[in-house]
Amino acid sequence: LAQSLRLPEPLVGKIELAVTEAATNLLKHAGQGKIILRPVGRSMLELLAVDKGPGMADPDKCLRDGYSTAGTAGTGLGAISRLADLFDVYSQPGKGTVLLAQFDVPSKTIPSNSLVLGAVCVPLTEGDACGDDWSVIEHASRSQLLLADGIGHGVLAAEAAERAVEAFEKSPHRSPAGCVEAMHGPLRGTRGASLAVTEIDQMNGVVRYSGVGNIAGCILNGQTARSMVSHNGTVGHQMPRVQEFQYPWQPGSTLVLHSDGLLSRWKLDGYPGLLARHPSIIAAVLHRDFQRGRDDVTVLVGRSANRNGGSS
Ligand SMILES: [Mn+2]
Repeated sequence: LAQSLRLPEPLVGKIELAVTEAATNLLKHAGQGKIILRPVGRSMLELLAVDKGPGMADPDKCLRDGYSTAGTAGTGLGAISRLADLFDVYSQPGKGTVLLAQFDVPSKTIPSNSLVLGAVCVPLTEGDACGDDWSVIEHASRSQLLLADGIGHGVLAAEAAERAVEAFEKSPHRSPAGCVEAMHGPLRGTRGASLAVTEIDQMNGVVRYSGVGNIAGCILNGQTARSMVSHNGTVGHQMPRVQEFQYPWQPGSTLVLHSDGLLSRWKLDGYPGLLARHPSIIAAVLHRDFQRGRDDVTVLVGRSANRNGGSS
């Protein structure tokens, strides 16, 4: 994946080392787990290592070289954190560990008003086409996010979701409702999709949301969670009246969007401190603990850049 992104050779080497360390850690400490890799833009690669193993009581202690519970050299976590440009870890005894490492081509600057996004988008069966897809378009002070879930799963679902992403990326200046309306035509002749377009307008402190079908969205503010409203229907087939709703957005708000491969009744109550971690860690924990296990799953988590959790 790193090579296909044409990342420079030294960075590919770092990624190789980090993935090997992360996989070794999974086997050694948890016995099993998942490595999830994705490109972030064109110059960054993200590594998530997710397990349901014994977890760590004190991740900071495990980060210091020389500390290890498995009687090994104990360089794993410390080495990964030094190789990575951004590193974060969330661990709970008895529940498991999620480790995040991002590898970035130097000199890439991130606009200060942009959104920090976490994403897990994986097919039901590893190696199959994923019937979910998503995309983000950054405007000056607004970020627009599409999440599309092609009906069913497999290749035909993936085709519908891909078509939605194409249409979305061709109409970047529309409102969320305008985007959803514009996708109905292109999706005719496919299986159709559930989809939602979310616009985070950080300058005006609002989120605009328009959804059709089973995409769930909510905005978390500390202890409160506000669900966003989607209408029933299938874009490309049965299109209801498309509506757009507005919700307040604060600098510390967190957006969570997911396809119906994730149970709708998740809660972060049992995860102290998780909301302050990097959005990718939150997405990975939700995916690990609340996936239904019978559909493709996408979880997107967004937060304003100036409130980015985790250390780099
Ligand atoms: Mn689905």
